[in-house]
Amino acid sequence: MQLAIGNKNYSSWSMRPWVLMRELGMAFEEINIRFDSFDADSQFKQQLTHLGAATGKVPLLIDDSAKHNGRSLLVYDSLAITERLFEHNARVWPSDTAMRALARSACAEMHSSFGQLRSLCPMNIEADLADQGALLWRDNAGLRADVARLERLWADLMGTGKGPMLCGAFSAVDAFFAPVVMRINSYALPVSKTAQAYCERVTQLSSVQAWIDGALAEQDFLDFEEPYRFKP
Ligand SMILES: N[C@@H](CCC(=O)N[C@@H](CS)C(=O)NCC(=O)O)C(=O)O
Repeated sequence: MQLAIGNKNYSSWSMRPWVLMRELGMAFEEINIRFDSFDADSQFKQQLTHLGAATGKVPLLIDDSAKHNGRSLLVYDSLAITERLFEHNARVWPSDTAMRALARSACAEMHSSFGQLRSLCPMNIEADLADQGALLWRDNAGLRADVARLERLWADLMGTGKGPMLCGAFSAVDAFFAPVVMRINSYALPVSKTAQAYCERVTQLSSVQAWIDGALAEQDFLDFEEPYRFKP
């Protein structure tokens, strides 16, 4: 199995399946596709085209256990990749079926919502954006509403699943929220004690630590991914 991913410092969508596979001990080869730009003629797009990726986006799972059109099965979009991984490893989702439904709902919500948090606070693991975070928090009711929703969701899941992670043991739902935790850390967003404790547990996961180490080692700063640091 191979997983194509973007820059570890910036690519929140890539982080999700990478952390999931790594934390569950699933063997895979990583294909790094640097974000030079997202223009049609960028190296990024050309490398993805070479792999056969129709969407031109990462993450992309190349699953050699099945064939499609004479080549390894290509699975794109983090939700679909997660479901494909579940077919290889039952621990991707919680074993309890009701808990599994709640975990899937939370992942779908992460995938389709939290727009203000995602657009105002793009993932940037290396940066200390606490000052910027304080301004964003002061000026954006939508950001505060997203974080309030996040805290309610997390508290509800942890109350039902009895911890230590969102739905009991580590599962895809924690991998989906790992980039959100990275944002809370970088922008020092004020969250409840319960949410902060969960953020610390996620940050300490060995898979997350390995991703952070990779992000810090990159030292590859891209102005189109840096709305704050590179502003005059
Ligand atoms: N919904 C997709 C989003 C994937 C996505 O937008 N990935 C970004 C990198 S984090 C990308 O490849 N962007 C390239 C582009 O927008 O052209 C998923 O869940 O995998």
